[in-house]
Order: sequence, then C-alpha cells, then structure tokens
Amino acid sequence: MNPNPEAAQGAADSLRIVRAACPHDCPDTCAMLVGVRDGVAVQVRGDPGHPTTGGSLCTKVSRYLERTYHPARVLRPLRRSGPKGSGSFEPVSWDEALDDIAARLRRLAAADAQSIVPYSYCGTMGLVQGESMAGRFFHRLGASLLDRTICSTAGGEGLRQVLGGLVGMDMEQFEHSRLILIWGSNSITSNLHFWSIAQRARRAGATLVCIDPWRNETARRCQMHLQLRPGTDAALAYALMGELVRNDWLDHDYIERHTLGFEALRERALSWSAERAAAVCGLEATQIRELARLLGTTRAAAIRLNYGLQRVRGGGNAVRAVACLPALTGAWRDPAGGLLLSSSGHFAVATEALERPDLLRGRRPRSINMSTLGDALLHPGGGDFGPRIDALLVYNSNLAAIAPESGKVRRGLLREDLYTVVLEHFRTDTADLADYILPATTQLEHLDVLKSYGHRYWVANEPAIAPVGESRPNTRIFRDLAARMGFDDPCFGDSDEQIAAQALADDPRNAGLDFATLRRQGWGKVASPPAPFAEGGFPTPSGRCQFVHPPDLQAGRDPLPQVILPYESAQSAPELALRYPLAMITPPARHFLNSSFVNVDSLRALEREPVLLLHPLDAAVRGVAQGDMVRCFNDRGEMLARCRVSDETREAQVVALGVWWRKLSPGGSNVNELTHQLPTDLGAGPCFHDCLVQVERSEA
Ligand SMILES: Nc1nc2c(c(=O)[nH]1)N[C@H]1C(S)=C(S)[C@@H](COP(=O)(O)OP(=O)(O)OC[C@H]3O[C@@H](n4cnc5c(=O)[nH]c(N)nc54)[C@H](O)[C@@H]3O)O[C@H]1N2
Ligand SMILES: Nc1nc2c(c(=O)[nH]1)N[C@H]1C(S)=C(S)[C@@H](COP(=O)(O)OP(=O)(O)OC[C@H]3O[C@@H](n4cnc5c(=O)[nH]c(N)nc54)[C@H](O)[C@@H]3O)O[C@H]1N2
Ligand SMILES: [Mo]
Repeated sequence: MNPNPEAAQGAADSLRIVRAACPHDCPDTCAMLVGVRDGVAVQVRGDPGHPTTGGSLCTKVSRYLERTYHPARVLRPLRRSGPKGSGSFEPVSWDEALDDIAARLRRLAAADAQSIVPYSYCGTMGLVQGESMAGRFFHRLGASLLDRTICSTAGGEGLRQVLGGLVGMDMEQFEHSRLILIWGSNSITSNLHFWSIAQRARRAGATLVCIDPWRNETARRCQMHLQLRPGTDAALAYALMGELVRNDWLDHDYIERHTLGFEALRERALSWSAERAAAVCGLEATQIRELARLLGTTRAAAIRLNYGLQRVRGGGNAVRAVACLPALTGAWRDPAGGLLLSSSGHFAVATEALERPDLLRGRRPRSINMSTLGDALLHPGGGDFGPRIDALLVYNSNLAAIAPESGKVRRGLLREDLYTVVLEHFRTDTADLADYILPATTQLEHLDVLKSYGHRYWVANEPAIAPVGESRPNTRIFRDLAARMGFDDPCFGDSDEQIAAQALADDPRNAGLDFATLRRQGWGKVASPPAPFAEGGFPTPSGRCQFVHPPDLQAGRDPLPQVILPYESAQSAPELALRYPLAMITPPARHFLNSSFVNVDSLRALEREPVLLLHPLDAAVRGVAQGDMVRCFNDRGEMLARCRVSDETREAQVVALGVWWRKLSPGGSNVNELTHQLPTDLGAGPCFHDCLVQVERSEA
C-alpha cells in the first residue's frame, strides 16, 4: 500500500495532501487526494495507488472544488419567513434554530413521535455522516422508521433469494474475463472505473455485450447490443437458460453439488424458446441464440449486472432469473466468471453499533416507504397508516426531485401544517419548501469512512478544510439536537472518530482492518476470496445457489423466478397505451449524480438542458424536429425537454435523462412528475423505467 502521502510531500512544500474518499452514491467509491494550501482546498485527484481508482476521477468529482466553494452554498441556518414555497428565508443563529426545532419535536413527540419522519438516502455514502448519529436520534425519539427503497431493494432482494446476499465477483477480476455482459447498466456513466477494467479485458480479447433498451454510450462501444424492451429481462434470461439446456452447455457437476431446484428451472426454461422471448423482448431470436452460445461456450464468462433493470414492476424477479445463469454454466469456478450486482455483502458493517436500534427500547414504530412519500405526505392519518405526518427531517436527499410522482411529493411538502427541516449544502428543490434549512458540511470538511458497492475496499476520509461558513456535519447537528431533547445516553457523546471506529465490525471479512489503519493507509481490502463460489458455499440457508426460493415453495407459491411485465407498457396495458403510447425510461445524465451537481455551472453546461430521445419514426408522426422543445406528459404530470431525434432509442420508447432540479428546468418540472408510485415485485422499490407517456411539440 501507499506510503503516507503527507510525509512524501515534504515539509518545505506548503501544499498539504489529505486522503479522502468520494462520498457519492456510485459503485466506484474512489480514493482521493486533496491538495490544501493555506486552509483552502486547491486540487482534488484520484489516488493513483488505489487499484480501482487508478488515479482518475470522473468529470463530476474532478469539479469538486467548484461544488464546495460554490457561491450558492448555504452558509448559515435559515428560517422560513414567507408562505411555504415562496422561497423567503431569513438567517438565524444555530442556537435559535436548534432550540426552536427541538421544542417543536418535543411537542409532537408528546402526542405521538411517529408523526415525525426522517427522510434520507445517499447524498453521502459515508457511514458516519449517513445513518449513525441520525439513526440514534430517531430511534431514541421513537420516530417513524424509513424504509430506504429508492434505489436497490428490488434487485437486492432478488439477489438475496438466489445467492444469499449482496455478494458476487470481485470487480478487479473482470480484467481477466473473456466475455462480459453489461446488463442494465450504463458503465461509462454510472460505473466508469469498471469500464476501464472492461476495456483492459477487451484489449486482451474479451467480447463485450450490452443488454439495454437504450443504445447508450456504453452499448455503442460493445461488440454486441441486445436492445430489448424495458422490463422484459426475465424473459430474455429464461430464453438464454432454455438454449443452455437444449444445447447442454451446462456444468452438471456444479449444478448437482451447488444448486437447488434445477429440475423445476430446467422445465420452465424449456418453455421459453428464443422465438417466444424475442417476441416479448422485441429482439431477434438469432441474437438470443448467439448470446446463449457465447455464454455457454466461453470460459470466464462474467455478468456485470446493475440496478437499471430492476426499476420496473418485475425487477426483483428479473434479477433472480439473471442470477441463475452463472451457476448453470459453472462460471463461478473461475475468479473471472460469475456475476456482480453489488459487493456490499463482502463488508462487515457494525450497523447496530452505528444506528443503535436498541434505543427504541421495545417500541415498534411504523415504517414509511420512501418511494411512496407523495402518498404518505398527503395521507390524512388514521387506520393502518397511523398518525398523519407532521414533521419531516431531511438529510442526504433531494426528495422533491428524486422521488416518483413528485407532483404529489411537492403538494405534500407545500402543506402549511407540515414542519420540514432540511440539512443541505444548497437551496435544492426540497430545501426551498422547508421551514428550516441547516447548512451541512461537504466531504472535504468532515470525517468519514466508506465501504463500496462496486469494489472491495474500505476507504477513509479525513477532513481537508474547515467547515465552509457556519456549516456543520450531520453528526454534530443530530448530536446537538439530541442534547436539547434531553437524550443523555452516552452514545450521543461519541465523536466522529469514535463513530468511524465503531463502523468496522470485528469480523473476519474485514481482514483485521480498523479505522486507525484505514486512516494511515487510506484504504484497505476486505478478505473475500477472488472466486467466492468456486466450491459453492453460497450464503443462502441451503448453502446452494437457489433457483427456487424455498419459502415460496412452502407457502404454495411459484418458487421459480417469474416473468412479470411492466405496469405500463403497450403489451401489458394496451388501453393506457392508446393514450400514452411511448414507454419512458429515465436513466442518469452522465454529468449529474442523481440530482447532485445539477447546480454546478460547468457540469450543467455540459448537459445543457433536459434532453428527451425520440425515435425518428415517432418524431416524424408528431411533426417533431431535432432540437424542438417538446412536452412529455401523462395523467400524472408533464415536463419540457429538448428533443434529440435519434435511433439510439427504440421505436415507441423515449429516454428522458435525469435527474434535473425542477427549478433549473424549463417549465419547473422534471421526469419524476411523470413516474408512478407503484412498487416493484420484490423490495417495494420504485419503477422509474416503467412509465407510459405521450410527447408533442411544445410552443413554449
Ligand atoms: N454519472 C452518474 N453516475 C451514477 C449515477 C448518476 O446519477 N449519474 N447514479 C448512481 C446510482 S444512485 C446508482 S444506483 C447507480 C445506478 O447505475 P446503474 O445500475 O448502471 O443504473 P442506471 O444508470 O440507472 O441505468 C443503467 C441502464 O439501465 C437501462 N435500463 C432501463 N430500464 C431497463 C430494463 O428494463 N432492462 C435493462 N436491461 N436495462 C434497462 C438504462 O437505459 C440505462 O442505460 O449509478 C450510480 N452512478
Ligand atoms: N426518474 C428517476 N429518478 C431517480 C433515479 C432515476 O434513475 N430516475 N435514480 C434513483 C436513485 S438510484 C437514487 S439512489 C435516488 C437518489 O436520490 P438522493 O439520495 O436524494 O440523491 P441526490 O439527488 O443526489 O440528493 C442528495 C442530496 O444530499 C445532499 N448531501 C450530500 N452530502 C451531504 C451531507 O453530508 N449532509 C447533508 N445534510 N446533505 C448532503 C446533496 O447536496 C444532495 O442535494 O434517486 C432516484 N431517483
Ligand atoms: Mo441509486
């Protein structure tokens, strides 16, 4: 590992180098080096010593200083001084703000603490500034719990049913793969450092295949692209399995020793001919056969599955179906074969020590699903729902922009009787609707420790500069609120250093790493073997790769992965499709991260405006030309976007790149005005890529 870069720098040089970790919600979790001169951060770069970062950062994070020193940073606590949504705020002191907020929370808690709801996601992936002190605070308070479903629960649950956890290949091993399927993922945008590895594999002769409804920048650079209809991945996976069976491209020994339910899976797979799946997926049967041949006859065949394919009604089952493939061919035997969706399960995080659910002391508050917050905020209370939501405490999330059916979310946030506190760096769409905005520190200003869901390294983050303005770390804000609420449990006195130390569980997976070591070295790798399932040993109850899910079997339900078509598609909702004939998917724009960075001018300049991709045939019948402003709408809402007429999308399918800040978009809306709140099959997640719309030229 690296020598200490600070020491290497030498005392004569006034540039101090501080080790940091990119905090963003991305599989890459890069190790960074921040250059500081006279207390000011002057450079941010990737740590060349860290194997997956390899010295490079994405365009977004290489502009991190522009974000940190942005003139629009919230520098002082702000209190609303006009009607909700008017945008009028006045600065107040921290004491005034915290006293006032604590008094209100005490009043609400005296009636029913469940009327108070936390709302947070992964604005930072840091375990310290994420759910540590905040978790303790809400548990001690007895507030509603939050079911954090907004991103990955469908696929996570699907993977858990088959493999037993969020486990899989080591991302670094893809370098040695001979075949790489990039499935439901735009690597160049969402997982750039994986793409560098895939490129090395390709130069060594590997074949790259992309499976995606959109011919995105990654698909354009792969040798093969299967451009299927959104939400049809399970049908494709079954047809691939059918071909593997028919051609006997199976590893019978592996199946026999390490899998569960092969006979049932085999029979179901044989009912999916390539032709049958081709009709559902909108593909050619020959493409499916060719891909099956590659999968069945290439050693070191690897699947980089990502979360794009599970943001549809049948997303959980789609992940289940795909996750069966490597066990059929025995691909897991090779370190460079198998599948990777998430590496989270290879880390041992001491979640209970961080969040202290024991502070609930036997109380069992209800759980609010963050993906249906619009409905929750508009619920009058009563019945199974429980008390009306009276207070919302938001940190690490811009929910007004990112949650589905955001028209309802916004209406909820506009309720005069809702008390909203937002911890933020900026006046986001959400902060604008708050009663209090509390200025939070960024990653350069606070301490943290991170795991990754792409690679297998813990990464430490040292504060490089003093907090900008009067901003404070999330931990300190919740610590100070706890004191005002009279919470005197010793854990509320823990420093950020202590919390970071608690985050790493004493578990063989962590390879003896502790926070002190990570601080010194910057990063450290967990202990999982490169080919975790070469000899089976899946972390399922049966120890096998589970083609069938035993609890379903016991309950008399279909135990196999199922093919579940979208809520909204021409095939599954023909009536609705008469009015709204276009299937919309809403993947990220390359220079934004969810809604983060949209307000960074140099990055917004690269994206220019919200963009909607429309197929030339669909454009022609609507009289829409390249560069026209279009209105995209359905019964839930509408948005404006600049039209790119392009055959990168399918016929009857539009791609709306997200997630723009509403207030920085023409018409003050964004894609989530159109998306719905119906849940995925597993995990009750959102269906961002399962949405029918219509498009017309806008006169605006
Ligand atoms: N630049 C950038 N990087 C990011 C993010 C970002 O917003 N911007 N977001 C981060 C976050 S929070 C996450 S969770 C990850 C997500 O990263 P990924 O898991 O890679 O997911 P997405 O980028 O949302 O979508 C990936 C692809 O899925 C495709 N897709 C949509 N529907 C379907 C379908 O039904 N089937 C298949 N096969 N493909 C489909 C989309 O067209 C898109 O190309 O990326 C992270 N990285
Ligand atoms: N239509 C559509 N919608 C989507 C998606 C999509 O693909 N399409 N992607 C979905 C996915 S995968 C996800 S994960 C969610 C993400 O949704 P969010 O987790 O809400 O992500 P962001 O929009 O990046 O907002 C994070 C906010 O946290 C703030 N923040 C960052 N660090 C800190 C900190 O240390 N303290 C505090 N207090 N605040 C901080 C940032 O300034 C930012 O405003 O969005 C989902 N929404
Ligand atoms: Mo995400």
